Order: sequence, then C-alpha cells, then structure tokens
Amino acid sequence: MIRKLLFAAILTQSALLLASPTIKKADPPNWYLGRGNPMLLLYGEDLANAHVTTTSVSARIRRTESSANGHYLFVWLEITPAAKPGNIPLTIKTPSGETTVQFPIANHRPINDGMAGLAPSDVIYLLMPDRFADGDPANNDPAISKGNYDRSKPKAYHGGDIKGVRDHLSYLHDLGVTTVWMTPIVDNDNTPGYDGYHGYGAIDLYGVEEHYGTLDDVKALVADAHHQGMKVFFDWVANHTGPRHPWVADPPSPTWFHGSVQKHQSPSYEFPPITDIHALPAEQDHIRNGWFADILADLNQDDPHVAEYLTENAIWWIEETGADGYRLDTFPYVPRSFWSAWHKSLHDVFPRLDTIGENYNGDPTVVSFFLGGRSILGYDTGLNTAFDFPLMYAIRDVVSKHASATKITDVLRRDWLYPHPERLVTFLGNHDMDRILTAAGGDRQALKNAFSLLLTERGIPQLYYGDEIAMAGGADPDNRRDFPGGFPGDTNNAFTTSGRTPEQQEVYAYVQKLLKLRHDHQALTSGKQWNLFADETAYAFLRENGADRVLVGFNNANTPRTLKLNGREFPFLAVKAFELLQGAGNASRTADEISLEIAPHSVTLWLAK
Ligand SMILES: [Ca+2]
Ligand SMILES: [Ca+2]
Repeated sequence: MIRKLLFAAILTQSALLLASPTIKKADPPNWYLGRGNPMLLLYGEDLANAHVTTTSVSARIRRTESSANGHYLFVWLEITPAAKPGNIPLTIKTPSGETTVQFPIANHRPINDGMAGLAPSDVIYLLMPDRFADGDPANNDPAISKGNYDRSKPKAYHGGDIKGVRDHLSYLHDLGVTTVWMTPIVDNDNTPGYDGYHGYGAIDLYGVEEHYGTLDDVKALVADAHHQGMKVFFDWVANHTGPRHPWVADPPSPTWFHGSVQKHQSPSYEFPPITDIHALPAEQDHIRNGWFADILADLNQDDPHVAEYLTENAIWWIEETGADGYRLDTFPYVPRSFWSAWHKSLHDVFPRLDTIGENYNGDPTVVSFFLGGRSILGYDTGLNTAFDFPLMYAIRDVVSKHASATKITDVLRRDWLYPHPERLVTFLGNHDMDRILTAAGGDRQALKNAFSLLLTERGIPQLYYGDEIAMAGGADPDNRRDFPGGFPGDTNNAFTTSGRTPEQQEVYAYVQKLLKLRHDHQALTSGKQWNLFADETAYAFLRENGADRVLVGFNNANTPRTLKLNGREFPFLAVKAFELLQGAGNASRTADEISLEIAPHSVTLWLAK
C-alpha cells in the first residue's frame, strides 16, 4: 500500500490533455544497476499505441508493447554503461496526449549483504506471520480491507505481523533456530470475508500485505535477523495468483494465464505423471495447467512476458530486502523449462542463494525428479533442495501409528536418488497437515521421539511454529492457531520460560537441548550417517564426522529393548566408551559387541568416544 502511494507521488503528469494517457502503477517499482535490463509492466489507461522516450543517459528504450485494451504497457529498458543511481524519466505519448513517470534505479546490494542460502548447520522455523505475534495492533483492521480481522474466526486475520516476528527473533535464536521461513507476505485480497491471512491469494506481487506491515518492516526484519546471525527465507509462488488479482479479470496478454475464469482446466494434485515418461502429454498438461482449488489463476510461464515478469520479481525481493532464499510453492506444477531459466537468472546474480521446493509427495522417486544438479528430460531445474516429504511421512507413521521402524530406513535407502540427500529439508509437519502432536493422539513422548529423530537424521531440519511448545491442531485451519503469548490479552505466554506451562516447557527444553547438541556436534549436521539396526520397534544409527560420533537409539516398543551391534564392525572399531547425551538408555561394549539398552517408547543419544 505504502509503496503504491510513493510511486504515485513521483508521477509527474504533464497533462497536455486531461486524463489520458495515465499510469497507475509500475512493476517493478524500481530497479538496480548491475542486475540486467528490466521489463516494466505499466498499468493505466489509454496506453494503446504508446510511444515511449527518455531523456536519461542511464537508459535506452529497447522496445514497447501495449495490450489491445490500452490498460497495460510493457517497456523494455536497456540500462546503459553510463547509468547512475537516480530517476529515469519515461515519457509515454499516445495519440491523445502524453505523461511522464519517473523510474528509480539504485546501486545493487553488496553481494555479501544477505542472500546467504542454507548451511548444513541451519535450522529452519516455519511460521505464519498472521498467527505468530501481533507486534502492531494499529494494522489489525486496515481501512482498505476492513472487516477481515476477527480472532474468533479460524480463517480471518488474527493480527500477527512482521513487527511481531521481529520482536521475537531472540526467542527463536534462544531456541536454536537459525533461519525463519514465513508464509507469503505479499499483498492479498481485500474483499470482506476473504481468508487472505495465509498469504497464498496474491493481488500484487510487489506489495506487502497491509495486515502484516510495510516493505520497510520487511527490510527491518531481515536486517535484524542478519544482525543476530539468522537468515530469512521468503515463500514465493510462481504457479498462480489469487482469484482477485487484477490480471485475472483483465490479463496483460491473451496468453498470461492457462485459460480464464470462465474456461480453464480443473485442478489435479496427483502430479506424479509429470515424472512419468510414459504418461500422455494431455494428462501432464492437465496437471500443469489446471487452476489450483479451481480458483487460483494458473500463470502461463511459457508466455515469455510472464517468465520475465516472474524472474524479475524474484530478483527484486532479494535485492530489496537481502533475504537469503526462497521456499518455492507448488514447484511441480510449473514447467521444468521455466525453473531452469529462472534459477539460472537468480543464481547468476545471487550465487549463494538457495531454493527449497515444495514437491508434496511421499515417494523419493517423485521428489528427486524435480531437484537441480542434473538434466532430466532436457532441463536442469536448478532447484537447490526440497522438503523431505517421504521422511516426514515415515517418521510420522512410526512415532504416531507404531508402523515398523524399517519404514524410515526404507526411505533413507533411496537417498541415492538425490544429488545431495544431506541438504534435504527434513520436517515433522507444516501448515498443510495436522500437527504432529495431534497426529500422535496428544502423546508428548511420541512428539519428543519424533523431534529426536528429526534433529539427528541427515538433512537440514525445519520446525513448524508451536510444535516446540507442544501445540495441538487438526487439519487446516486448526493447525494454524495463534502462538500463545503473541497476542493482546494472552494469559499464557510461551515466549518466556516463566510464562510456559509445565507441558510446554517440557517439550521446549527437550527441543532446545537437541538443537544445542546439533550446534555442538558437527557429526549431527554434516556427519556421515550409518544405519546400524532397524526392525519393527527399534532403530539405531550413528552420525560420524571424524572423531565426533553421535549414536542414536530408538525404542518404539512398550517394553525395554536391548540392541546388539557388532563391535568389530566399522565404524565402531575406534569407539571405546559411550557418554550419555540425552535420554536414559545404557550403552556398553565388549571387544565383540556393542549393547544398547533403551527404555520403552524413547530415544537415547550417546557420544561414541
Ligand atoms: Ca497487527
Ligand atoms: Ca501451473
């Protein structure tokens, strides 16, 4: 909102003839030196047959193209070698008059100021800004979107915002989190009653949702996070826009979307046929081109203007804020050819930046198909890593449904499918499924066992806000309850030790200790993983980084278990003793044998010395 006003303020209407042509908005609103030649999408009236000129030495007009109805004008700029930071005046002349707008360009951000990607030691925390903490009650019910705030309604805005995240970075830091991933913060639908609180219904890909704050708030959050040694990942959606994005009723080009509101393919969420070279092309098109939930307008990334728009948008958010990477929504529903070129453009300017794909499927052959690092079907997607849905399902089934522990090793056995299995983002749950505690029937010990496995297995873990304080919640939106202590009038403040209930503190302290162990032991973050034993009710593995070795024993049975491991086998040859790190089990060794005694329904961690 604020950004739009700023842009309006720098318009200089020469107004030779009243009311035409007019420019209401420019995407992107500004650009950077050294970041390529931007394509501007101008929104306005009477823009058909426009001729664009500039007096600036910083830019040259490469070409222009207007929509048939005169509502949109594309302007391709070439930034010249002589370019300097400042405003580029663009004069738009049509048969009915002319107007001049100023387009700002600035120096790009120093290459080490953010854009840092993921490291093996990182721990990601997913939060929904609306549901984490209300740092500014003044933005709870903004005039432009009045009536969408109601804490008693699970699908209304609850008042959480960017300031609330800023205010609680130290809570996350103390827990051991290094990286914050927020669900989308872009401007969402203002229609009364629309459930835009989740952020996935964009109406402006360059705006910040007014319930969350301003672009300055976002910049301040990223700067504060970096100051505390933390990173920020944005949630970015290439597949679709919200149903009330202005483009939906009035597209900038005839091929902007796959179809229209009136005529489009229905959605299919069963995307594995995309990974099947024997599937019929029509079936694949149906998956890629269908409208999500039958209402989210499916962008056509094969339209070169759409592709250029989306690529610039991704570069703009990173340049503007210094954020460290993207979580990429609905990754498989967008063509590999687009992702390949998009990643190349992004990595050319931000070589350290990482992307995490939402390849929502439990089959490693499906998840791995979309990963970058190798060419499949003619394209390397460039995707840096992906969420490990297969391992998530396996851990959930084992800890909450007493499935065989071999389910976990069966997933890990397929790690050869991934270019970098150690960089997969592992997790127990997210905003699209019931909470792990609820899936486990409210069993806090099962929750703790799940955390023990998550934070010791290979991969870069992601926590879902509130799981660390044993929050409960069923399917969406019950899994998106407000974090206790983040909102006015909360009597339970789980952000502080003294404010937490004994049950919250029990799980919080357990997770914090695990994260401290990860921090202290490189074996857990970058060590080799050796799976030593797995059967119906038990699982043991070792993480090894040189002399740093952490042994993990999991007993999922209701009776004590003693696991016998071969002591003469690599990697136990050099191990002489075991030091208890967490849990209550007992480990001992003879020349031939390692013996692990593990209490029922628990996980024990030892340092193998
Ligand atoms: Ca607020
Ligand atoms: Ca699509």
